[in-house]
Amino acid sequence: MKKGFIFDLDGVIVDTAKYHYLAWKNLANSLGFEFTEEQNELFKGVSRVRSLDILLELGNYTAGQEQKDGWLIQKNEEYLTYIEGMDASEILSDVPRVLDFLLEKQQGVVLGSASKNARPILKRVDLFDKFHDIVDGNDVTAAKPDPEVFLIGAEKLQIDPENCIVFEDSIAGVKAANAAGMISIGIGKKEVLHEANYVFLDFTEISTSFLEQLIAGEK
Ligand code: B16
Ligand code: MG
Repeated sequence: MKKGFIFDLDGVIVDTAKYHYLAWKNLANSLGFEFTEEQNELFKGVSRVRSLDILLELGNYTAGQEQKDGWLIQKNEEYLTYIEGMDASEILSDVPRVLDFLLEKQQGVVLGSASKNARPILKRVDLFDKFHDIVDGNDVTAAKPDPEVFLIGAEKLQIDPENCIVFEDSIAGVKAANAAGMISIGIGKKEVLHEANYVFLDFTEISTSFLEQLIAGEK
């Protein structure tokens, strides 16, 4: 039996949220307001453009499009300097074990991320070749919670959405997976990701037998 396994990137494969946070915080500080780690939770799974709008709302700051475009470039350039320092040690626990198991079982494996930097990040941590295909922020017109990113992933694998399983750390991403008619697996806290079909703190909690049951359609 062949299933499609769709992995989100930030917060599922690597913890890049801390780098997004630093870059947004520095921008907020340069505009004269604070940006906390708690507020950063609102940014998970959200596109870069929408994130800037939320940041400016939080700081009660209004700006024109030209100014915003400049800040988007500035934020991303800073974020990319953090990414350049990444290596395989930043892959979250047991992600390679799960990827290797699924590939060994000849399952479909794709990335479904809102990030436009997904490809360079996967290359930096040496996981690029583990994916049959990549769907990222460059390929979609509608952001999560819209299911587009995951539906394109299913299409690339030529597997029906109901036979796809999504690993997600964000509320918007879990909603997107559910809207796509896929099985949603939340990676993080149950209180936050309660809309997911299953929730695990991280991949160390995901057993081989659970993966086998997913593949067999028993879950
Ligand atoms: P970029 P994911 C998302 O990635 C992040 O969670 C979110 O915080 C970020 O704003 C978004 O990517 C866009 O990222 O600025 O690199 O295009 O979790 O969907 O993999
Ligand atoms: Mg994420």
